[in-house]
Amino acid sequence: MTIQAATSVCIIGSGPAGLLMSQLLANAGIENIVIDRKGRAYIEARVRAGILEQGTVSAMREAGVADRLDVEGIPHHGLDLAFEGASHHIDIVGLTGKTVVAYGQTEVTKDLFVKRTQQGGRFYFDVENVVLSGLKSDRPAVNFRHAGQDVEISCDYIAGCDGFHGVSRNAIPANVLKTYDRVYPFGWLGILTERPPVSMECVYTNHPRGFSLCSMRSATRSRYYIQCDSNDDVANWSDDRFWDEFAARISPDLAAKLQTGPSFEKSIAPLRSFVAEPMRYGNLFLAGDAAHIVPPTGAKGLNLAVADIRILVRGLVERYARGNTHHIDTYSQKVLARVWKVERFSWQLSNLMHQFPDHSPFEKKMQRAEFDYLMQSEAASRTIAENYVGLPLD
Ligand code: RFL
Ligand code: PHB
Repeated sequence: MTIQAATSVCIIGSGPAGLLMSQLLANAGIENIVIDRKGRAYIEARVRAGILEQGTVSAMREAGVADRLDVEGIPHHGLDLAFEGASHHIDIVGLTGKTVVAYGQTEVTKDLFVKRTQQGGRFYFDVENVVLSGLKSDRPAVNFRHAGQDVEISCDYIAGCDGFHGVSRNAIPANVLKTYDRVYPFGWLGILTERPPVSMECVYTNHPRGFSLCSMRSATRSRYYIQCDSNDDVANWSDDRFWDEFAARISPDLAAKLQTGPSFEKSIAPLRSFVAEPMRYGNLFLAGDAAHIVPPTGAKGLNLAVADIRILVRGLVERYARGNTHHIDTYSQKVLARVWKVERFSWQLSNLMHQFPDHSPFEKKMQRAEFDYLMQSEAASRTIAENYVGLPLD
């Protein structure tokens, strides 16, 4: 027997994109159900992003989940880019009048889960065999296995917020879906440690031994990354090896301040740029990592997912409140125009800040010339600052 459920919007994936969408829709009185192939504890513990644009902070406020973020989030007024001994400060407030806020994705997810569950949000966790059907019909459906039973949710719209490895994107026929991909020849090895950060703002370094990033989660918790081989295994990286390598890739000033300690999270993330077009097929909408991936240089992934959701929810609210489908009809086109600009920024900053094993001597010189130009040109710094704080939605 198949258990039948019905709703207005079925959201696949309860990462930040799916959860935020669920909350914003609920605030507008639009019924929704969220399903995820993992459980809440697993999702809350997934350590990823750390830097929120103002637009993301505004979306959290609009959703009514920013009380803790407003107290615990740490505003960053600038960032540093360093290149083989030279260092350049980008004053993002001075150049744009805006800040970004350090607040972990784990905390964003927790805050959203708390609010959704307090309000009786409908969730199915640990689902299996998710299948989407009837995407071109008025009443598409999502079928899956949950707690030993078959479940079918029929709905008006499906939101594919199931990340890069989800099933939604592949529900779009292959002759319609076009994908664009670039895989970088390295990954990031990241750790979290309960030690004060060497800098209260992000420091991105292109060192001859490879990229490093100093970031943080609080005044007592640091998040550090180093470029590593994409096929490397965390098991090869003891804490001691990590600290030796990290200290070698930051400036002597920062290395003198470095407080090392045991790591309580350590993982390797591959670097990839990826875009799928279109982001709508029939009554399926893709949002967040399900449709696009950026390399983490520049901290755009979560922010891009949130921007998609803001645009999609506005469109759905228009549709439900006034019967106007213009905004959902133009969703894919509008969002993709923004996505490509953010892809460009993340790609450019990744190209500038990493050691590429296949670079020719000419390409190495070009990279250095780009950094030297940046140090001398306020216009170039402003370009980075304007992208770092987030491009406008419209
Ligand atoms: P998520 O977070 O991957 O969530 C997708 C959810 O869908 C579920 N799922 C399914 N559910 C049902 N059925 C299926 N078949 C399913 N398949 C998957 C998954 O279990 C999951 O719960 O996607 P979403 O919501 O689009 O959010 C995207 C962000 O998580 C991602 O872009 C960022 O983490 C990227 N990112 C950063 N973004 C920033 O804005 N600022 C940063 O500072 C930043 N740093 C980072 C990052 C990503 C990193 N890694 C690990 C890739 C640093 C790192 C190291
Ligand atoms: C992080 O704190 O995890 C972080 C910060 C900046 C980035 C990427 C990740 O560009």
